[in-house]
Amino acid sequence: MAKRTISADPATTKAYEHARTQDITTIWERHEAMQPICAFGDLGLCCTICYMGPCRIDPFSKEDIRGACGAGRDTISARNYTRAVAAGTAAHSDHARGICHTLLEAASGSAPDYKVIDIEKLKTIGAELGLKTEDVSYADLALQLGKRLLENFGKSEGTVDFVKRAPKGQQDKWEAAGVIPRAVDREVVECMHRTHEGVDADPKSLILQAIRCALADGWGGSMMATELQDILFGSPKPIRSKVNLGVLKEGCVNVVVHGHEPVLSEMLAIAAREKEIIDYAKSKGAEGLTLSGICCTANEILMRQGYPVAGNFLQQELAISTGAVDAMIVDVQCVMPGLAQIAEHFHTHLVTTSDKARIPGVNHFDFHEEKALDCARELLKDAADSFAKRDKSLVDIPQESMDLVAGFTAENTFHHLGGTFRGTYRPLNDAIMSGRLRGVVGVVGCNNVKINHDHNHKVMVEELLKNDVLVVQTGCSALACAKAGWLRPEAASEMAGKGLQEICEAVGIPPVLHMGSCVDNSRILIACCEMVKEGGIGEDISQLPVAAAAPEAMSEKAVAIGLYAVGSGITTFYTPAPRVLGAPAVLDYLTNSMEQDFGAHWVFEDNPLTAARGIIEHLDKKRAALKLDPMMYNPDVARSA
Ligand code: MSK
Repeated sequence: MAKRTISADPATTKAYEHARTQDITTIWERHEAMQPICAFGDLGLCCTICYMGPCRIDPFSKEDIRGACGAGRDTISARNYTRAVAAGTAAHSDHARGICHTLLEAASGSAPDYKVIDIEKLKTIGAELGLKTEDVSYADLALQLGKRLLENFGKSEGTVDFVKRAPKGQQDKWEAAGVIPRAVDREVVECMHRTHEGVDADPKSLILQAIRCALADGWGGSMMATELQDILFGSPKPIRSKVNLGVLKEGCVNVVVHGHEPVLSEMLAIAAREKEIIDYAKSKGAEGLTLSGICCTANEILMRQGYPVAGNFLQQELAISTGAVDAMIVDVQCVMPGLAQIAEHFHTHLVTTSDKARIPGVNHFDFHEEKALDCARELLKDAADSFAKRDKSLVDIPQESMDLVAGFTAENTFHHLGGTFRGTYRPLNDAIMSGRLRGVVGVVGCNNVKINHDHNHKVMVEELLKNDVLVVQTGCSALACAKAGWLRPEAASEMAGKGLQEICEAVGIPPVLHMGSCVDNSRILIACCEMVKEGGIGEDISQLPVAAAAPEAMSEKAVAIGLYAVGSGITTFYTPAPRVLGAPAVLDYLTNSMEQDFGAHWVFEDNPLTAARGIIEHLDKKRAALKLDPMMYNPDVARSA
């Protein structure tokens, strides 16, 4: 049988082939068994909202076909899209709510293992929100802040606090369109209400509510999660580490964390360095204990603690199929239920830890924040016990691992560009104005089984780097480029255009800056605000030579992120398109007319090279509008993926 091309990453290909030789079924086989996928659903034309249907609209029909209630294709698609945005917003925001509670517990002393680490950030945000910062203890200030931010979920008056961080031009556009988010939960609830049978049938009105909800994610839930995690666990600083399946060690107890929330994983990160735990692992015959991660829980402990990353979304099952994972400890989001079937082939102790996310047949661990470190120690000891049951004949770890530097934030990244003593975005703006940098692009998001794993991320980012575009990344996209070696400072001289190379070499940074997990896309919004504030390259975000891309998007969270990026004035290149292709009016608004209201639009382009060239063209148009010098296009790109 011909071998399948499933990944642009050699380690993933090897691990997949090893899984197949053991007759292990993974996401690729399950996805194939689903073919042909339902075209009505894929185009957004299947309505399951009431119980008279499901109704579906023939996309090829010239007639104005309606569902039983009279909803047409645009109404059905806009409702489905709005619900996807609500779900994505809910996921990020519920994460933020959890961190608010952890901060309150830490401040009140009921969760003594958590401390306020970044006191400066606590004070800065306290002052920004008008809290009492003088003559109060840090604990009191943290209590005030936790309570204030919790109000952002359900307050009945006012707006989400952090929307005031946006440049005035952006806020004016939101005001004119009537989309300033009021409270996070309110926007999610209103999306669900409006999309209920017999409520809002106007596609534009639905999409505007989806935008208001997405802005509540980007400038609300996600931004709160990032800020509070920095306060509780420390703001990241540039840090070296490694990535890919080769970080698993044959002789060690291998513990892999997976999901999104750092509340437990930060404790695992502390416990994994304790002598008691290492000695316990050794008492079971191991050389030591290795903690690594998958997806964004991995990104969290990478950014702050420098722990290695085993892989991104499509590598989660393959990590277990190496036979060397003794425990996989999962929390919320992006955790495939299929892990349970893979773990059955091995000794791997798969364990769920969030009350919100259980998997049938999988052990659930009751994690309590009041005794968080003890919980972490217990989980690591369980993993060491599991190591003793490992079948060594089943172990096959791909040897590939790559060095990386992560830990960039909106605050520290451009301090680097300004030198040690100048915390300013001036050098970045100057570099753009002088033409050493063409612009800045956030390439973020998931893997998707419909797309050759990591391929689109690599093709797109390589083209951008060659053309003097500084790339900032989060999520699984950052991990794709990390595996390719582009998060090493040396990558600048190996592949970046001359201007970008000079800048990176002068300050010793990689040409691709890893800014964290999915909620940390809010760091990119803040960086854009700082660029506007610094002056010279636009009065609001929509005038900056910036863009965003999610070239292998998968989750509803990605749909929400894409929409808050566009709603915030950042034109976004997104693949595969969300389920709006069967709805001409919705598609036209998102990819065209949205520009008039928000200064940005979506681009749905499946070919990553074409998309990258579209991004470059977009940056060049923004530069021309700012009367900046045109830059040469460098088509001489050696394909690596
Ligand atoms: S983990 S949401 S697959 S980026 Fe944040 Fe990766 Fe997408 Fe999950």
